[in-house]
Amino acid sequence: MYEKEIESIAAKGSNVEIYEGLLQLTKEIMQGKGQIQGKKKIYYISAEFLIGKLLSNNLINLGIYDQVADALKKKGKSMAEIEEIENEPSLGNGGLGRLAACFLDSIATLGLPGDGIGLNYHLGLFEQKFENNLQKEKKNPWITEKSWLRRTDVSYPVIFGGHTVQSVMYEIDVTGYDNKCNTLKLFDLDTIDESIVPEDNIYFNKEDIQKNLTLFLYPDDSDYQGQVLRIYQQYFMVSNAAQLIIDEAVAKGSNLYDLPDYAVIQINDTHPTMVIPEMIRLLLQRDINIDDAIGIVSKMCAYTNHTILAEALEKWPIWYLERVVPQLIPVIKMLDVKVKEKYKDESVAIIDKDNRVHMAHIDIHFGFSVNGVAALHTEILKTSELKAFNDIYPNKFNNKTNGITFRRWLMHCNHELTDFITEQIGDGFKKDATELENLLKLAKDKKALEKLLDIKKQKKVQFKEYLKNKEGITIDENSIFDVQVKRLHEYKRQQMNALYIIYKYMDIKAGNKPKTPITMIFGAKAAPAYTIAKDIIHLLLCLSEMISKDPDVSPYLKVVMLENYNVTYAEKVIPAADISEQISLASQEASGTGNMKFMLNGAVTLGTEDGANVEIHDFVGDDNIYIFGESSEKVIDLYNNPDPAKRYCAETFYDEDEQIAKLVDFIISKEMFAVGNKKSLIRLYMEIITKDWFMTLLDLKDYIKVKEQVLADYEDRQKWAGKMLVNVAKAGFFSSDRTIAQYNEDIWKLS
Ligand code: 26V
Repeated sequence: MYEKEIESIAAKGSNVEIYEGLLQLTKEIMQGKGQIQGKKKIYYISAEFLIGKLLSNNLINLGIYDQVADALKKKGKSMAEIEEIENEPSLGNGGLGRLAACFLDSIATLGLPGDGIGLNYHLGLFEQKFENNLQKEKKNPWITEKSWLRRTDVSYPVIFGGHTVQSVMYEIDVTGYDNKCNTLKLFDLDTIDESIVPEDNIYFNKEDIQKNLTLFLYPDDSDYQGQVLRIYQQYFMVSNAAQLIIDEAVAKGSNLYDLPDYAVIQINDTHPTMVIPEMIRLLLQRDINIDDAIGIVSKMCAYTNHTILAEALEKWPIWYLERVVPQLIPVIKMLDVKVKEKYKDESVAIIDKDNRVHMAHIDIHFGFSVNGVAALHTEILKTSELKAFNDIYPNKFNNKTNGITFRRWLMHCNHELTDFITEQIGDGFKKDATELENLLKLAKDKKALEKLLDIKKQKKVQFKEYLKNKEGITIDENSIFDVQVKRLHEYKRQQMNALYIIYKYMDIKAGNKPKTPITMIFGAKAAPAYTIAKDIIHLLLCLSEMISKDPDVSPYLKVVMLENYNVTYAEKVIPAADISEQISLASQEASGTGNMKFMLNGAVTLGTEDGANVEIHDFVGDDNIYIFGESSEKVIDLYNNPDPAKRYCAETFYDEDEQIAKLVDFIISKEMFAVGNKKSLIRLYMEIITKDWFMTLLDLKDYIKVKEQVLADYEDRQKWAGKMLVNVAKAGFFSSDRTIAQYNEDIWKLS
């Protein structure tokens, strides 16, 4: 199919013309496939959809990737160079957004009617630049004249305190693997003015909503105007969603009382929470009484919690909401009264005594399902963070361990490994990922294990070339690639990895040269207003510079910080990784999904018993993962012990352990001051020795010990290949197809 069209596109002169030709053809084929139909639809509402570039993925899902790649090859071109033309949509921040994208792929692949609903941020999150070893932020425009976006004539009025704006809806088709299409619906305003943001920073007038509403994802909220802008964005997203959902259901024959037979809404973290009062408000307007309206909406809404971090559990002062969405206040107050009538416990109230509205509490009381994203995380929600709610609604709580789409995270990013697996066990795993287990028959097959090592080497060489072209940095493909790529946050403990680098630097200086050189690779964006996170980036960049200038150490140790880490970078670096760093403080990483991507691509995990690492550990067994650090129970006790003397105290670790003190002190050494910013390094040093809220020093020594073991074990190549094999073979459970099948079975119940 489409041979002629593909050949004529491949014959075009420039890469841009080829890309645009393929874009057009792919869009036409997807349109021709038609939409997945069904009475009831799942609406996945999310502030983020980190979808990545779409061309290759769409071609894979349409089953014409190989055909296109062959046609290009005949003309002396590669898919890789054509992909370079496409901008990566900058519509997400981290795991939560990438999960939403994997879910859309799996929902369509399973043939379930389901659309994503979000916002069309023109300038994305931000583009990260490094200057003087510091993170700088720039706008990240990604929309071009020809893109996957399709403007529709769907438009809704959205009322803000004082004025009404008129939305416009864009769509991006989401094709299932060997299936029809759903859509990602992104709302926007025609009045947005990108020119109010300068070229070299991300500051703009936060009060001009008509011009700025959909400029940025998570605009800086360190001031009042920024916080209010977030509420404007959230309400704009959910008001459009609610109007669309009602319209679509009514068009299919709903009388509104039976809305739950037509629509189920998954609320992705608390950002879309206002969809609950908004939907109730719209039903009241249509003459449905309050109890019926609450009953209808409560049967439609399900909430996913993605974090226990207090800073991320949204609580808005009610007067902020009064200013932005006064029409929701009577509804929210009504919901609050209903809760207070039933439950005296202050901790489950919607409006607290300081007049703040707890968004998660609205979701839990007025949704029918609450889920965590990994077994441990759900257990912590039930027994600790949300215990009071679990006592009231034990049947609402359920676990849905996250997953990743194997189309993007294996078939697209690692053709070599995909081909190897297909040769060994056939291609059934492409539809049923659990078939990967059949690879275990190769556990003693020397040739197959050699081949696995060969493939890893090839991916390392490819990444080396990519990095060289992109950033001018040279790395050694024969070194061990030890990779930590994820958002920068203290709980993820990139700073602990930095302290390991200091340890290794000192050890090499002392004459202990590693058998195989080590390349430590980081990628991370820090939130623009998160000072300590930026200090940690500074530390890593300074270590990188300092070590590269030291001839005693640089042949054995290299530190690379990837600039502007994004989905495209992830697709290149993850297949090249030997070691997957998943070192969050136990209890703090809800799930992690990077951990699954690394495993699937044959990296071995070095991690704590946190999030989905626990389940990865269960699947691969003790011999194929490296676990260190204190347990989540212990950590929770160190936070909450009624006796303050038994709580975590960084100072004690620092004062009582010479080795720890030596490593931490190096942050403010003359070597570091020679390349870095004194103020930033001292601030980070003080933070670690006096506060260290995420307990870096608690696990540091165990981390160093176990990491040394990993590096030693890497030397036995056959044995290491065996570990790689088990990781790939056991990754099947972490397919988002499995996750989505479970959401459907337990929550959505689409037929
Ligand atoms: C909260 C906030 C609050 C303040 C400003 C910006 C912002 C952005 C995002 C969030 C929600 C954070 C929740 C989150 O991203 N959780 C991640 O979700 C992944 C998918 O379930 C999971 O794998 C990660 O472990 C979890 O950290």
